[in-house]
Amino acid sequence: MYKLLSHNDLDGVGCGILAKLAFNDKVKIRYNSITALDREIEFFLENDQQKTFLFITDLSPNEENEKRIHDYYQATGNVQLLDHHKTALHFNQYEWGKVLIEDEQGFLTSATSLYYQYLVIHGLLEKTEAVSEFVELVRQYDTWEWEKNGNLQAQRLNALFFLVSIEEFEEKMLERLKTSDHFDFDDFEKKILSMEEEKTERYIRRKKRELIQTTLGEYYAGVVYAESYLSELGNELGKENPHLDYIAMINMGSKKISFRTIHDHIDVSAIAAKYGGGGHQKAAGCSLTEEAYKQYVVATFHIEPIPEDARRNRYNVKGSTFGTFYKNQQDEMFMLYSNDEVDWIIEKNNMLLTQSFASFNEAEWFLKRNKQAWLVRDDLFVDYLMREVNKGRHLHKGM
Ligand SMILES: [Mn+2]
Repeated sequence: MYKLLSHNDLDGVGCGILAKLAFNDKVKIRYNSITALDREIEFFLENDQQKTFLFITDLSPNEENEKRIHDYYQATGNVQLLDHHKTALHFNQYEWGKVLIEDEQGFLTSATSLYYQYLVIHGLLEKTEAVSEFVELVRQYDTWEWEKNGNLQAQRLNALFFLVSIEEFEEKMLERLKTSDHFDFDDFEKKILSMEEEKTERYIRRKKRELIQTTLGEYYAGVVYAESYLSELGNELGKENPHLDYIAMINMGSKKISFRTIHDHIDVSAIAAKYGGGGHQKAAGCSLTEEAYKQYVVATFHIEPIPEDARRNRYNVKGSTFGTFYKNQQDEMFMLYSNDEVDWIIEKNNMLLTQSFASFNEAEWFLKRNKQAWLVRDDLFVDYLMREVNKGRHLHKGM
């Protein structure tokens, strides 16, 4: 017999689907949240027979269970842990642990891709086109490579995963992988997936208006309350607000925080680890501990959301050397411009700030971090210019 303890996301369930393909009814599977894994391990070690081979995928046990599993391995040899999370790298010290973030060709791995490789190498599963395609979609989604590649199939697979129950998803995928030459969605799925895409877009648009900005330690963070479409939402908010180091998405119901960053120099797994969580450099999570609650909820509760930059401007547009006009909640006005396209400067209420910047983006980054200003609509921009022109006239009259 086999037992698989895996994560309850697409990548974790991808492992379960491979296990069912390989072992049919000879495998018992439990999908867990990050925090529920340790209970399951304890239950397994207390109740299962020593003949059962234990797989743990996409998740890692705590220190106590790490020792217990090692004892179980020494007694039976029946354990394999496969993971691709940075916070699990120390499991590589065990014969039963394999944690790999990037493969030999430089591709980011996922638990499903590692498990597929394991099963095929050990002669437990036969490689087919359809299964390889499925595994690749899961990998691209989990590593977010799909976005770079414009691989919408991968995103759709994850959307479908959230539209149906885990059991139904497993059943549908197993059927398809056993009978089809290639992996694809059926017509009904395509229809509901396109409806789901519209719904996701609306949700993200709403959440953009609820994002607040705060500083926590050395970082500028965006904080939002959300419980759905977290990967897409975190990515959108990050791209829209490149001046923020990372985005924290708080789910009050499940008492969890998800962290995302679009930046290479920020490691959100280290931020999550401060609160006992973990994950990847660009995507991580933790429980909403008392400490995290104080910092992310209590300390930010009074802060107003960041107003969004005006979107449909024709005149007040970013990067214009003539000038781009910003405003903040304290009604301070900022004009960002460049005389020579080399040095970018900022006027605050018509007074030049001492800093100068090497590019428009740097200047805007400064403005958004330190002054929390947003791009104003064309009509305000035109009003402002008119006032400036009138001031000029008055000046001439006085002379
Ligand atoms: Mn994963």
